[in-house]
Amino acid sequence: MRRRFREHDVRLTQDLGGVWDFVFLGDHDPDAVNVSTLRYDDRMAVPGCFDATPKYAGRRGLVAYRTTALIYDNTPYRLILDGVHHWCRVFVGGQLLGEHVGGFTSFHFDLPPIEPGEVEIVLLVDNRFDYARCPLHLDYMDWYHYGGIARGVELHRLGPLWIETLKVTTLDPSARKIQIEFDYRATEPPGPTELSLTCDGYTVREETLTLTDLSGTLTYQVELAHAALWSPDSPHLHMLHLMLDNGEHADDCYERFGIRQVRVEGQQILINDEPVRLLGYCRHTAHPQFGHALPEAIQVADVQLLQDLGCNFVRGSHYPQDPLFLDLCDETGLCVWNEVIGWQHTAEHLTDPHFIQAQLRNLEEMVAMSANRPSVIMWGILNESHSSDPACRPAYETLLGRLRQLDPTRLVTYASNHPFDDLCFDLVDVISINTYPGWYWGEIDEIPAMLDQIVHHLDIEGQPAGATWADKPLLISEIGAGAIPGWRDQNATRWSEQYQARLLEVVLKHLFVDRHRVCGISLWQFCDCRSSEQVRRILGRPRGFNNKGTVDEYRRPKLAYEIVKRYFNEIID
Ligand code: ADA
Repeated sequence: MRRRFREHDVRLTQDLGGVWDFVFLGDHDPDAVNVSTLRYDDRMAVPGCFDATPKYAGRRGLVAYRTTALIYDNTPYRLILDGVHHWCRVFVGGQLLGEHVGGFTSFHFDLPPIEPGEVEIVLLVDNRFDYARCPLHLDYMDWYHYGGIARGVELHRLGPLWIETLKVTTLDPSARKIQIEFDYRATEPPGPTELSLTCDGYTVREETLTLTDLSGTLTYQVELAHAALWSPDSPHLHMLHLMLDNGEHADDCYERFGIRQVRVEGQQILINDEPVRLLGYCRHTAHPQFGHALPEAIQVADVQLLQDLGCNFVRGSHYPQDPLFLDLCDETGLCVWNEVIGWQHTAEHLTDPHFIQAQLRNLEEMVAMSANRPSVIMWGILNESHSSDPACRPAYETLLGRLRQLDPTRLVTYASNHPFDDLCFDLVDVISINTYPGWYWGEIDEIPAMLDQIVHHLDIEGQPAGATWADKPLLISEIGAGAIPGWRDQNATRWSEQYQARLLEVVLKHLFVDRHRVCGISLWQFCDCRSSEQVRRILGRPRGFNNKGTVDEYRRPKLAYEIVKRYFNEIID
C-alpha cells in the first residue's frame, strides 16, 4: 500500500499495484457478466482512474480489471483494497468474494480456501450513477466522480494466527500515556504465544500469553517516557511494532501514531491544551490526468504548497482522505477534517434507510482506516445538507452519534449552509459555516457586514429554540470566489484573478484582523477541479471546472496565492 512506512516485517504481503488487464463493458448489467469468459482488450494502471485517461475520458459504464497473485499455502489470505469508485464486485479464482459500495475507503475480503499457486483476481467496477446500487456518488454533486481502482490493492497471507486491528489512543499527553488495543484471530487456538510490543525500538511489553480462543482483544496502557507530543508546530511521531508468535505461526504489524489530545473549550479548539487557530483550505483529491488516484508526487506537491501557503489545516472535502495524504499530514503537522462522502442531501436521502446504511458503512470505514492518525482532529458529515429541515435531524443524530461511539477522542462537525435556521448545531463540537458573500450574493465591500450578521445571529439571536452558540467554536468551512486561471482583468470583474484575490483579502482581514470570533477557516478551495456533468449544466462551471482554487488544477498559482500566503504566514498571528 502507498504508505510512508513498512507495515509488516513477518507477514507476507503482495502489492498488486501496476498495470492490470482491462476491458470497458459499457452498459452491461454486472449480473449478466460471466467473469470467466471475459476478453480483455486493453490495460489500465492500478492505482488509477480509467476515466481520467484520454481514451476513456468522460465515459461511464461497467468495466473489468484483471490481475494475478500468488497463493503460497492453505492458510487464510486477505485481499485489501484502499478505494474503488463507485461500486465494485470482487472475484478471486472465479469465486465471488462480494461487492462494495462507495469510493475513498479501505475494505477487504477474506479468500475462501484456494489451491496454492497463481490465482486470478477480477474486479467489476462501475462509475455510473445508480442510486439504488450506490447512493453515495450522485451526479448533482459538484466534483467529477472519477471511476476505477483509485487506491492501492494488496494480498496478505494472514496465516493461522494474525493481528486483525491495532489501535493507539492517547490517554494523557502530559504523562505520554497511551492505550494500545489489538484484536487477534486464529484458525486454531494459538495456545502459549509470545507477545512483543516495541515503540521506536524500545521494549514496551514482552509476555507469554495463553490464547485459548480463536479471537480476542487485548488492551495495554503504557507511559512512554521517551515520547514527544504531536502538535501542528512539532508533529512528533512514534512507531509501534506488535509481534505475536506461538512457535509455529507468527504475525506482526507496525503502526505509526502521535500523542496528542484535541478538545474544545468555549470558542476555541485546543490541541494538548493549547488553543489552535486553523488556517487552511478545502481540498479535493483530484487532478485532470489522474482523477482521484493522485500519484505520490502530486500528493507531496500539494502538501508542499499547503505548507508554503502557511496552512496548518486542510478539510478533506467531501470524502474520506487517502492514507498516504494523511501520512504526509501526520509528518508535517497539517490538521485534517476528514469527512464522510456527502453533498447537499435533502430529506429524500436523509430519511431513506438505504442511504443512511451506505453512509454508516462509509463512516465506519473512514474511522477504521484513519483512527491512528494524529493529524485527523475532526470528523465531518453531510456537507451542506438540509440540517434546517426537522425531518433530517434524525440522520444527523444517527451519523454524529455513530462517530462519537466509534471515536470519542476527536471532534465532530458538519459544514452547514443554513447559518440562520440550522436545527442541529447542538449535536456538534464545532459550528462550521459555508458562506459565499461577494460571490453568489452581494458585493465584496458588503462582506464584513454579511459575515458579522452570521456571527450576530449565532451568538446573540440564537436559534429558533432560543439557544445561542456563543459558547462553541465557529469555523468558516467554505468561503471564496472563482477565478479563471490566467484571466487578469484591469476591471477586476468576477472570474478574474484580481477579483478572487481581493475577495479573499477582505475575508481574511475581516475575520482574523478586525474580528476574532472564528477559530479557523478552510478557504474554498485549494485547487481547481473538474465538476460533474449535471453541475456544469445547472450552476455554470466555466471550462467544466470549479474554478475557486487558489492554484489551478495543475497546481499553478493564481494572484490570490501570494495574498493568502502573506496573511497565513505574516499578518494573522
Ligand atoms: C458548496 C459546496 C462545494 C462547492 C462550492 C461552490 O459550498 O460545498 O463543494 O460546490 O459550494 O464552489 O459553489
